[in-house]
Amino acid sequence: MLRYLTAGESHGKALVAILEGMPAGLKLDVRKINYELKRRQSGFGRGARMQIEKDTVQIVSGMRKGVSLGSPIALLIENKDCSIESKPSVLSPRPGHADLSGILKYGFKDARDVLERASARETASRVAVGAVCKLFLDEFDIDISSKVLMIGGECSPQSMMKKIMGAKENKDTVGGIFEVLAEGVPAGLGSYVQADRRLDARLAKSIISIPGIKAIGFGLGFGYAYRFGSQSHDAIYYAKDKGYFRKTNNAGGIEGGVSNGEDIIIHASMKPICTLMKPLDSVSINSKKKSKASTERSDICVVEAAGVVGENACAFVLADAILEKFGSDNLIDIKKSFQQYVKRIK
Ligand code: EPS
Repeated sequence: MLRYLTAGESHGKALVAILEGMPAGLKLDVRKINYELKRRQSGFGRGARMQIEKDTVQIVSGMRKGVSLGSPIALLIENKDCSIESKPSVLSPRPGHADLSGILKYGFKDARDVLERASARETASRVAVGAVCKLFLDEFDIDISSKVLMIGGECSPQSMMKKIMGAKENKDTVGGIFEVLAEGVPAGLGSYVQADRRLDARLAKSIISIPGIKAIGFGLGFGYAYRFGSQSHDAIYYAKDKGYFRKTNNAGGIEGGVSNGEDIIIHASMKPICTLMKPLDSVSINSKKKSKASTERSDICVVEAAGVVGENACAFVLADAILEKFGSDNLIDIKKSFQQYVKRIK
């Protein structure tokens, strides 16, 4: 079983993650991990924090001479802005953020104590974990990418950018939809029933836990609800050179909780960032009187960055599913078992 845990506050010393269950023998290319971290920091509509940080990973355990040992891999990303002790209090919770729920849950007097951990800055550590998983998936020619499909109702690149610029001018923020695409995934990953075994359930859990994601769909997703069965399901064909295949992929590569050999296609809807420079109504934590929600430096739109996080969240689940099916200790053994299986199902 592959698992990970992250720790770190947005303006604390560092973000850390421990990834356990990666097999021995994987070349851990730090440049490729840093490339993923850089991609997460980019995208149109990001805020000033991204000018300050230059996220790079330190691999502090689980590796010798650039190759994984099979022991836990500890990853560390230092924060350049580590001003947590001097940051101002946040006394009027922001609607949409974890501020109020966190204050009530933990008995805090300052939403700063909530947002430092609730911040999407944590996704940098998740991307570092996912980037290691991507290195593993590379060994099996599985490739994961993402793209922005829609921003605030607009779908063309120009109109999406215009929407973000408009939001900025109006001191507002804007959400959207991104797609994650996984190519080269063999049929047979996952299982039919249990929530912790179905591949779609595991992917959904991994992606819905990215801050700001409010809905997720596979393939046609919500679109299935408008169709007849005859218009929905992907007819099955066979060719000697490529084995079973489909001419459509409405299922998004998963049928009955199991990958079917087609590309895995995931769509996720992200809400607009909750820190609004023209703030909504809120209540002062101290006086309980009406006030405007607190404001601080933030982003206008992070849908593109969330897509990168989504890719890496997907990479973790697919790496876990490969390890579960083909063995878990030694990369060469796992690859042999994988190749034998791919030959059998053709
Ligand atoms: C983020 C860092 C944060 C925010 C953003 C994501 O930096 P700061 O709060 O110092 O400006 O830009 O956090 C949020 C959107 C949030 O809701 O907390 C990052 O590294 O991605």
